[in-house]
Amino acid sequence: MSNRMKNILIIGACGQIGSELTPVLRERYGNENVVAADIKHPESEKLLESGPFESLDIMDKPSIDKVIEKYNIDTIYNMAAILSAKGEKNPRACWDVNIDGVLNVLQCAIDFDLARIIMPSSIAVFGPDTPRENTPNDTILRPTTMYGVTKVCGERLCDYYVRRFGVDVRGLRYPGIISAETLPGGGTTDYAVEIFYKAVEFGRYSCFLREDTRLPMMYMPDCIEATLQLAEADFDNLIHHNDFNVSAFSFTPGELVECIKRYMPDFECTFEPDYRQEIADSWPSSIDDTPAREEWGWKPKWNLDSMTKDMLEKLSKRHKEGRLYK
Ligand code: NAD
Ligand code: AKB
Repeated sequence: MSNRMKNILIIGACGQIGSELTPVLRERYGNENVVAADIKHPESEKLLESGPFESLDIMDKPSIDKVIEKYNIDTIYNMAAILSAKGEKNPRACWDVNIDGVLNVLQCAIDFDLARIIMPSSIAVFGPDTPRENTPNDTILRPTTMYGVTKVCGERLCDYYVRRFGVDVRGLRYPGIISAETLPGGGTTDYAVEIFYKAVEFGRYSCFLREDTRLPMMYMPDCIEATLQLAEADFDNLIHHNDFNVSAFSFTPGELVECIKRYMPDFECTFEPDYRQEIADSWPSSIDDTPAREEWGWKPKWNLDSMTKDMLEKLSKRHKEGRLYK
């Protein structure tokens, strides 16, 4: 990594990914050099106590400018977004945060000559016209959700800033992320996290997707690893910039239930699909991530079984201690 990359701002630091990325970046680059920011107040004291926190609305560019100046920021990880399910409930807010917010960050890169921006995308860029299995990196992008529309626009905007202004901005298309620290923020893949909390708490779960809905997923440690690996990759080796497919494993709710039952034989699950089924049906079932593997050496470590075992161990421990939801 370049020596300039010392002060980091994470916008959306209180979210599912930001809340786990922040401590890892603080560990790596020093607590005082990593500023967490979000429109909402952190639920975790750890985030507040371990380093600087700023209240920030990504749509308010002057307040981003102030934070950049105050902390001498030269790298931004933009984790602020409205995800797919929330986005269908409020498409305008989804557009505003995911597009105006992205544009503000890109403009900051120019105004402050920032060293690097990390801008996540999603498998939501794909739509029903895209090949569903082993979806290639470079393929048809015709999403049918507002979230997907904003993610395609975001990728194109970021690539435009690379080519037109020489901004170093990179991003990967995360699949559904599974984690035990912070609950997901309103997506279609959220069931794959909720199911573990309900399994541990009640021994049963009602899933909002059909039993046979296969989607690409990834465990949080791999998500953080992929993010850091791309962030630290040599820019000259990148052919793609803001649209890297990254894959770990795929499963259906039915297969996840079977896997949980290996560790909790009495676990029960029912299936009551809601409006999120249509979103899931428009997404790939598995992902080909050859460019990520070739351009920056991506390789996942976790699979369905190791992830399930780890999630159940972590959440069962917290449940026993009376702090499942902390
Ligand atoms: P999340 O919903 O858990 O967190 C988003 C955070 O952004 C929240 O803390 C929220 O308060 C904050 N935020 C919302 N509006 C804001 C605003 N106006 N100003 C400042 N902060 C604001 O999301 P996440 O799951 O952590 O996702 C992070 C990134 O990864 C997003 O770009 C998302 O699209 C992408 N992604 C996530 C997943 C996943 O499964 N978690 C999958 C694919 C892509
Ligand atoms: C969602 O379900 O909206 C996210 C995503 C795959 O982008 N988890």
